[in-house]
Order: sequence, then structure tokens, then C-alpha cells
Amino acid sequence: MPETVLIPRTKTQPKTERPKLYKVILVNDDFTPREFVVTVLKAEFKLSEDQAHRVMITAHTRGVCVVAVFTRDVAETKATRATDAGKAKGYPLLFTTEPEE
Ligand code: TYC
Repeated sequence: MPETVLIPRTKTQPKTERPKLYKVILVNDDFTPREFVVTVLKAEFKLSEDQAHRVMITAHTRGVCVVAVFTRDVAETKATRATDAGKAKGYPLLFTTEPEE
């Protein structure tokens, strides 16, 4: 009887897919007070006063600024909550989301 040769198989680890990330983008407008934008950035995105001020000024001068990057659900929830905070005060403040390349 021919002998059976057992070859150990190397276990292939199933690859853990990294979730796609989404940018939250702050859009400039002519009406929302600067200080209110800073307050929303600190409250919703946990930015420091300094970080929030830089992000606000960047959006103010360039039109838009990336605030932070999250998984899709978190990005959309935060963008909606931050936009709604402006809406509640009658401001056209807008946060959008966009997938990372
Ligand atoms: N441009 C606004 C002003 O001059 C301030 C502002 C900055 C508004 C950034 C929105 O995303 C924004 N009062």
C-alpha cells in the first residue's frame, strides 16, 4: 500500500477589510458668525479652540475645509448634527461628507 504523505497547509488568515473612510467638509457662507462656527466645531468634532479656529478660517478663506475623517455612519451623523445646529439658529452653515480616495 502506497504511503500517504501529509502536507501541512499554511492557514490563510482571512483579510480584515478596513472600512472606507469619509471626510466631513465645512463649507463657507457669508452669514454664519465665525464664533458660532468655532463653537459647533468644538462641540461636535471635539476640536480645541485653536484647531476649531484654524478650520473655520481655512473654510472662510478657501471656501471649504476638511474637518476630520470617520467611517461613513459617523461622518454622516456628525455632518447632519453640525448642520442642524446652524439651522436651529437660522444660519446656512453646511457640513458635507465625501469618500476618501
Ligand atoms: N464667512 C463667515 C463670516 O464671515 C464665517 C464662516 C466661516 C462661515 C466658515 C462658515 O464654514 C464657515 N461670518
